Amino acid sequence: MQRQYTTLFIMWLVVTALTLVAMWAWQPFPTHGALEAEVTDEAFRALLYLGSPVLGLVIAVLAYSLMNFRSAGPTEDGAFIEGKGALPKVWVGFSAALCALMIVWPGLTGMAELRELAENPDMVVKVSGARWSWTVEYPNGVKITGKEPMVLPEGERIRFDITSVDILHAFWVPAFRLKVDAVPGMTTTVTVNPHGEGEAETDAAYRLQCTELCGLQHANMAMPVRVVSESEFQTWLRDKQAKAAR
Ligand SMILES: [Cu+2]
Repeated sequence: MQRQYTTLFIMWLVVTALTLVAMWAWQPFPTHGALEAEVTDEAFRALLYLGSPVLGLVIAVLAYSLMNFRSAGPTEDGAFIEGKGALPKVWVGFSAALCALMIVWPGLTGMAELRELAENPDMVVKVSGARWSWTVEYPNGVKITGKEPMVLPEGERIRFDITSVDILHAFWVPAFRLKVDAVPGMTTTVTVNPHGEGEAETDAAYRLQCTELCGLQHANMAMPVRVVSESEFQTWLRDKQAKAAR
């Protein structure tokens, strides 16, 4: 019995170590296009690390059982096992503590970081969803819609005031990570600090994609996004305004 536990323990350590290395090396994230992406990616990575010992235990017990307790043919069911002694208490206590830890970190700490990043925006942009396109309005009245790119300045703090004219849609730019519903009759907000330049032509993470199933053309309800330097943005906005006035 003792030897079984020792073997199982070693297998658990090995699988957990291999999983941790794999989780550390794995890069599943799209382009990092905003300061907010750091917070969400860190939280995702922390959950991968915390889940590794759990995955390690399941794989180790499964593999050990397959190797050592393989049935030679149909047999009767084994005796009913009931949790007794310290093990179930330790397991429940440890799992509860792990859940409580995750609520605080990266949960509450990450939310606090995002809230701090949303204070005092430099610019407010209005976004409205409709079956099946987005309309974006800048502070100077410039409006863009359809497949025309939404241009944003890098290094500025932008608050998006989001609504919908018909049914539920949802605002999501993969490079920025954050997502919020577009609800008719309501204004929801999301604040983003774009970090680094990027554009939809070369990177699919730069698109304003609807993520609330809204009908036949839902998948195509995407507006290209282009993040440019502050000066380039101002030039673009002025040109747009001049063209609209003509
Ligand atoms: Cu949709």
